[in-house]
Amino acid sequence: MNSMIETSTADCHPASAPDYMPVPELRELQFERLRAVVARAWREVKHYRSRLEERGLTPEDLRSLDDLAKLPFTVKSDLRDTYPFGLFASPMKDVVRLHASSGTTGKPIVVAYTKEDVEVWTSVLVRCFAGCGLHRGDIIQNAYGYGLFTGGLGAHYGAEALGATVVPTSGGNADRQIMLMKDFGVTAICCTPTYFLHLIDRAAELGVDFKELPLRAGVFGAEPWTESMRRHIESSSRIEAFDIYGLSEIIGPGVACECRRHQGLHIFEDHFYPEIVDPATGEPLPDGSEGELVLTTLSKQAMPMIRYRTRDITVLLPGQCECGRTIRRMGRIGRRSDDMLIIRGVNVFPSQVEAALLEIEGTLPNYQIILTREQGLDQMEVQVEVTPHMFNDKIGALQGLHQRLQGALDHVLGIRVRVGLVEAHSLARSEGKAKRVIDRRTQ
Ligand code: DLL
Repeated sequence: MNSMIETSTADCHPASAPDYMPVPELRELQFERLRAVVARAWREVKHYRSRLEERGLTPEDLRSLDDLAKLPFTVKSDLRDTYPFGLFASPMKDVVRLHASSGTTGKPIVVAYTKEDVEVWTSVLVRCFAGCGLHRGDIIQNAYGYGLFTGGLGAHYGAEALGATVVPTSGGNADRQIMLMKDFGVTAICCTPTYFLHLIDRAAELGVDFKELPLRAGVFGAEPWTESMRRHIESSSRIEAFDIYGLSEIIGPGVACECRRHQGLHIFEDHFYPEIVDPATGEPLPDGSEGELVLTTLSKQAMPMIRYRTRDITVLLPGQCECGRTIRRMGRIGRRSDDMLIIRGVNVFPSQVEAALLEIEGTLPNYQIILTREQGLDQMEVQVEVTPHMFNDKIGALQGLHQRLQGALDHVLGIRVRVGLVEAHSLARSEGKAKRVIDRRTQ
């Protein structure tokens, strides 16, 4: 780690005040906000109202934070079933921004923000960056993708509000990223951890030594990564690497972030109320038990989420952090309880691949998804079996099929994948459930 990092008051920022709120006061605030958000959801969103009514509940039944466990869960398919705007609690004239993320089939899930929601989002990102020891005067290169993905714009507004200088490079073009990092004297970078690994490799090829640059921090998230990746990143670039977590359904990046103690990610629980449940039964589990993270937004206007099942497996860490923050921490997300894959930071479901193949082929062919990592970058190949007569057929037919599959997959997934046509019966059959995904990425 860079010895130049200030360790004293560097992470104090006025926006961080709620991080240090006395716990009883925090619980009171959470309860007050919970009642308001549930009342809003009940009033404005048919879906929530009928879910509560089915259980004979009204917002008045919430008499303490523990009563939250009585409320029904919200799941990703609720967003799909109400696509595109069915869960909005604000009229469109109050919605200032839409983002989208992969759904389980062809359609994305859509999320909405009012002006106030964007302000909350910005404030939690300021708290993230401040906790990472960043401040005014830092030059932050933001290599999260700008666009429908929440990473780019979310981090952008937070970094600007912090008072830092933002270099909005968005993703891609490693050589240019490295050049700008060097020429602009960038002090911090935001991107997926695997993209930073790719930048490390590419910089070495270009003869650029990250250890000699002013770069001193990286704020990495949007996909799972490990302590060994952190060690590798820190030793090969001499930066301090921070884990940032979030998901579109809740707000985007900025639900939780590490502080400089690196003892778990602080959840900004004055806005996002965390629970851990048993992924199989949905029963709430006590702090310290591993299970699925369930989040309730406490202040979202445009699209409140009540007990959203994130499918991310983690633990709420007992005890307080040495940094003095009173807000709870969660462990790293190591895995998910569903089959979602994250490829170069983009969420991909095997069911999306199936939807694309079905669209082109009419029936679902035997297929396999193969994931590899080349020069630090995730690659996804979809191997599809074709009928024997196609292989004997004119080459043109195969080329046409290849093109159509490529087009459909690119369209549905939103990322470039490789398509491989293979002979019928050449893919390994498994005895039980078909093994559709072979993940050869090393962690
Ligand atoms: O990935 C938001 C984000 C952008 C987070 C930039 C951090 C930085 P989605 O595209 O909706 O949103 O994907 C959310 O990504 O449910 C996790 O499975 C995974 N994920 C996000 N951050 C982490 C992390 C953004 N730090 C899904 N560690 C989540 C592990 C993460 N997994």
